[in-house]
Amino acid sequence: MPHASVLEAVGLTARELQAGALAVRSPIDGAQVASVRETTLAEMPEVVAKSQAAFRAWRETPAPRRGELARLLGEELRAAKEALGALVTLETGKIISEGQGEVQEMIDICDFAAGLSRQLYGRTIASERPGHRMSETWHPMGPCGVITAFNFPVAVWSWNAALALVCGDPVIWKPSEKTPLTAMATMKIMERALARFGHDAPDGLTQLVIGGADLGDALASSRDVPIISATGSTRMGSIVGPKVTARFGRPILELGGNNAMIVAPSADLELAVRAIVFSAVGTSGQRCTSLRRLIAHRSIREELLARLAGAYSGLAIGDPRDEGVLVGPLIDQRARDAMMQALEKARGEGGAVAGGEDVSAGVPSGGHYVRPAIVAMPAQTATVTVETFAPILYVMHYEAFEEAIALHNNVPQGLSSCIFTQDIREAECFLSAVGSDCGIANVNIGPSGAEVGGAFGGEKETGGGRESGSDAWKGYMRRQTSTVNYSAALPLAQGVKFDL
Ligand code: UN1
Repeated sequence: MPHASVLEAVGLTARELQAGALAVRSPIDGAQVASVRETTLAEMPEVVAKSQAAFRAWRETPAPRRGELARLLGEELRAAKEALGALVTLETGKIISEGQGEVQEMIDICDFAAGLSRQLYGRTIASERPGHRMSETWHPMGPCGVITAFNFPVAVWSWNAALALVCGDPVIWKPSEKTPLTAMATMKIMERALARFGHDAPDGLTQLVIGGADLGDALASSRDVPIISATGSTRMGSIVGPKVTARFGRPILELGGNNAMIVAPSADLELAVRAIVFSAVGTSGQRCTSLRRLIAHRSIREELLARLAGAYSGLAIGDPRDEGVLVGPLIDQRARDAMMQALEKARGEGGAVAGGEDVSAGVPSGGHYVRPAIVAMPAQTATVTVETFAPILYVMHYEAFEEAIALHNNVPQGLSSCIFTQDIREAECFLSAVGSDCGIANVNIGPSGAEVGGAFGGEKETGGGRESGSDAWKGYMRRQTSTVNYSAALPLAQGVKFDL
């Protein structure tokens, strides 16, 4: 579909597409498809005030009623799945199926949040004092700033927004400057859900601000935005996180990953190869969960490398809108240059690089298409410990299992991880306290493509935040511990005597 038809299908008007100075290009062919208006810093106080006003009303709306909004958003997303998915492809360059999958992920979290709205459970706690009752209640917290990256331009917003809204928190969204159009289209879908929801949805419940780091900074610094959920590079998180904590706000950080797979001697290599290819070259290596390090047992390393070479040689690289294509373009020239620099450094550290060239034949001109690279490394060198957002797979080897775990954990990041093995001891050890140190650890599944039901996020430089499923919702609420005395006496805890 031509770009203009994709933009039309999501209802973006010519006026909206030409309202300002922020140029939006499609990585597919480098074509400028819009020039949108940026939010100014001067407008930010009003945005935040509006969000605060919305909070005062929304926190009083019963949670199951708030859940109805998540349900309606899910319905509107179902109707818009194809159109929004196509726009994700246009704006990020991911293949059609992955663009559609991203919207499905939004639908899934809406379903999850709708159910959650009746399950914001607190506990009752046994009091040590007679005639006393203790309990815990979860209350809405306040506006939630959501800063998202280009690579999952809409799903990550939805993980945060669906939960925040159900938890009683308005949302202010700052998407990547590279992907404002998918955000604008998502807001239109949200507006349709809000229109169906009715009048108890306050104005300013979900807002969008478009622009650069200065807007993110304004959100991070504002005491009136208690929660900041930021997804992106570790560098970004190291700036945003301290700003939020300095004012005692709550950061939810989902930053860089350097995800690995251990392939043990007993592994089903056929399965492993499929998992490796999807997670290392899918989304052109631009997921925070992408596979970047392969730690293969010495006994199967050569065979695995041979099989991978075969799989990589058949990869269809090209226009992500074309059927059969698995590898689309990188997001921009900078991403392409960063990949080439990383490969150069890896060569300098003794790496043997296969692939990694620019691709110009059979691809649209104007985009940055590359052949995914496999780099056999003599060791886990400095370059391997850095997350390069590109399809580079570094391969290391090990002899003893403990060595594999040590290598695995010896990077600054801690997002996702996996092992391919049929040995239950290895599998369980990998998932144990002395195994993977990541937020996500899988067995016989690659590190990417998580479902929404689990908490998503990771440790160390990944930032420690959790979004999406499980009890990640607690990050969007404040906990209140209450003790009620229904006796006629006033006993003190810990047996303290304080008689007047
Ligand atoms: C991201 O790259 O920021 O687990 C999110 C996955 C996807 C989400 C990735 N569900 O790969």
